[in-house]
Amino acid sequence: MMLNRKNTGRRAQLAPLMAITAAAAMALTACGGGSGTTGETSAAVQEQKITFIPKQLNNPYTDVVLGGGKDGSQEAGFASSQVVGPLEASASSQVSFINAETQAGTNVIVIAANDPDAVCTALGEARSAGAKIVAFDSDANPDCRDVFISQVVAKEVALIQTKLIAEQIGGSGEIAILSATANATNQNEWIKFMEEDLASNPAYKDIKLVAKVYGDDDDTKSFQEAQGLLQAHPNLKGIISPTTVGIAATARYLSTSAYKGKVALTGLGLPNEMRPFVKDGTVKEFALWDPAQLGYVAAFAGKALVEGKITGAPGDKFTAGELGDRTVEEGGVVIVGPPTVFNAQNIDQYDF
Ligand code: RAM
Repeated sequence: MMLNRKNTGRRAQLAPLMAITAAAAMALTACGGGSGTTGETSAAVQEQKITFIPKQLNNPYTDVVLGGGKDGSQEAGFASSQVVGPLEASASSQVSFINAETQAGTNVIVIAANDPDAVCTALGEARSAGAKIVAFDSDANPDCRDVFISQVVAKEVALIQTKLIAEQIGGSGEIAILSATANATNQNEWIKFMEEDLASNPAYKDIKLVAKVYGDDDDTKSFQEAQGLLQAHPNLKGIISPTTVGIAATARYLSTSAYKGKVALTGLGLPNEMRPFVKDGTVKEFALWDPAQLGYVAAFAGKALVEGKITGAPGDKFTAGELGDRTVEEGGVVIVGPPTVFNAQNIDQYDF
């Protein structure tokens, strides 16, 4: 099985890409005719170019996703794979990168949309020029893409976070959400399900959501927003941060403040970033999936699209390399896998 345990072969392959994505808005030729391990490569895909456009470069979560994307592209047999993207996750920051891919005749564009609509016109032009569009991580407007690779069932990951915060604050008190950017499709969908759960689940009747703030997946801004939340809400008992950048920055703030161990923090984080805060008692439990699997499955969806094996219609099936078969669900959505909850007992088993 691939990925998330320590010392896997795939894990070791992540390092080179991670180093490169730290550089500004650049392109990288990543694979050049990978040999493939699945035995499924076809002549068609071997002539195709795939490009990944994440929400932003220099995000440790993105680096892991792209590592899986690189591996998947090689195993799927793409002629070349590259990564381009903005340094900040603002709404329109991806448009110029999409346009450049259209000009270059890229066959598959894999994109995590910073804003579902801001990228639409550019993606439409890319499609008119013949490209297949795979949204992943954060969906584009469904009219503008062929499939959306979702890391998890959105409602499931939202409900895990409300459950974790409820347990950690003892079932009552004020909580806040510290999100990424205000337009991100994935964040807003999770927040919507969390709000519905808080409002409708009788077990949460004594929990009050008092604020939603946005750190824009910028470490400094997220740190300041965490600080601001605690100043503005002196009775705050817990924070949910459903973003890897937000939860790490909030944990860093809490860990050296008087709130450490008193104000609970949960959400979605990378085990490698959160490990010190779990060990020092700042954070009890948080969740995530294996981000590399997201990029990996997206690459194989791209292969199935260019080979004409799927169109993105519900019921379409394709094989995602060593992760096995996936089926396209209603709305053109493909689910990668279930989330995992991390705590002091299991965190050392993970290396991402
Ligand atoms: C951040 C981004 C990303 C999200 C993860 C959990 O890195 O907001 O889109 O899926 O957190």
